[in-house]
Parts: sequence; C-alpha cells; structure tokens
Amino acid sequence: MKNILEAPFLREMCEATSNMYRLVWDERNGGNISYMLDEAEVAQYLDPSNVLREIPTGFEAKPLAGKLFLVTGTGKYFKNVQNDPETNLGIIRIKEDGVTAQLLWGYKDGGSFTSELPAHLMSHMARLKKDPLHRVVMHSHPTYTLAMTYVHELTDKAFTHSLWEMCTECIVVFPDGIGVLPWMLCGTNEIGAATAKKMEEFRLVVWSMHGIYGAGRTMDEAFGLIETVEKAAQIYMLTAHLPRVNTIRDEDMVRLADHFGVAYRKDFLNLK
Ligand code: 2HA
Ligand code: ZN
Repeated sequence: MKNILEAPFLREMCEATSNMYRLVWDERNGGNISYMLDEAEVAQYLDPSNVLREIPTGFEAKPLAGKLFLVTGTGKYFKNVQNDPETNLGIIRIKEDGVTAQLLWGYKDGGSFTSELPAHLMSHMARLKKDPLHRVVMHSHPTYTLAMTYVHELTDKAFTHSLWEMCTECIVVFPDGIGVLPWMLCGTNEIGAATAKKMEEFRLVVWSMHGIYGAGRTMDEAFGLIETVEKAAQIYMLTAHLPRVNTIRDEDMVRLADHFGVAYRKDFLNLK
C-alpha cells in the first residue's frame, strides 16, 4: 500500500483548504469541499472493502451508490487540514441503499462529514447529469462575494451581468453565468435541493448573505471559478459607491465570447 498522505487527491485537498484559509474566505469552520474519487486509485492507498463505520446521511442519493468521496469534516477548520488530514477529512462511499455513508478513512476523532453533505451530493448528482467528467463541489465564504449579496439585486441575470462587467475575463471563465439563491437555512436538505436545481444550469451558485458553491471537473476548475467571481465582486464593491465612468459594454462581451469561442447565456445580456 502506498502512503495515503502522499496521494495526489489528498494533497490537492490540503492545498485548496490552506489557500482558501489564507485568502480569508474560510474563517473558523467555514467552507466545505467534496471530491469524487476513482476507486481504483484509492485502492492503491487503502483497502476499499474495510469499512471503519457507517454514518447515515439523512437523505437519499441512490444515483451515487458505490461512489467514493473525499469530504471535509463537520466543525473542522480549513486552517488545520494540512497538518492533520486524517482528523479533518474523511473518505466515504455511498452504500447501495443510497442513505448510508461508509467511512473508509479519516474523521479519526470520531467525527463526521460536513453538515452541507446534502448540498454537495445533490449538486454532484446534478452536475454529473450535465457532465460525466464532473468531480468537485466546493463551498466557501469569500468576503467580497458575500458583501455584494447585501447591496445587489439577487437574480441570476442581474448578478451575473454585474460580475461579467467587472473583469474582461469573467464572461470567458463563467459564460454559463451564476445562479443566486435567497437567504436560506443552511445545513438542510431544502437548501441542498435548491442548490442542486441551480447546478442543473450553473457551475456557480451564490448563497445570499452566506457564501458560494463552485463545481468542476478538477479542484482547480472549482477553485478558479470561485476565485474569478470573488475578484469581480471585489472590483464591484470597490466601485459600487463611485460614479461609473467606464464599463465593459454588452457588445464588448459578445466580442469576447465570440473571440474565445464560448457559449454564453445570451439572455443575460441586454442586447436588442
Ligand atoms: O461547514 O460553511 O455552510 C460550515 C459551513 C456551513
Ligand atoms: Zn457556509
């Protein structure tokens, strides 16, 4: 068996959580990540038939039965993941019943997966239907994105449009736009279902007055999406109270999308 602490998927998780902590996106126990793993790859590091414990998930995720996920732990701090992955992370497999998680590694102190597991697993199901190569769901509390939800209209179209205006690359990085949910109680199956519904259309979902979700084929893709939104939201918050003298016009966005060959949400522009 190879040393799991050297597994690429574990290192990626440690790097992402450390970076997010240092970007001041994930204070205290804020944020959570789930990463769908390849069982054959995991088998190089542990015996997948050795179930340490079973933990009920509280909802049904039958389409994910048999799938393995590396998931951040509930109440755990992103700050601490790098130095003690085995306590702060866990590898679970969704059992055939769809409602039980089998712990294969981690949560060493008797802990469990993030309270946002419903939003993660339901989002995985939604994204996998759109893209079989989808793997990562990431939740975070980036500062300016949160700030923007206090002062901006909370519709998918208006929020996406404002972000697209803030950096030239935005429409190229997330041409599919961003979904926006109103404030909702977190940690519930309801917010999980609402997030997954948005994930049918978007790789990015804002939880107003709380944070953001990003989904991608890789850790870099999910991280890069959130990072780009956060940068745009920062520009928005730095300029929102000042007279707008210049902007990226909708015609410019069309030129960008055409030049880079991306299929964008045409209905999110205000062209006649
Ligand atoms: O896990 O971010 O939304 C802590 C959170 C809950
Ligand atoms: Zn949160």
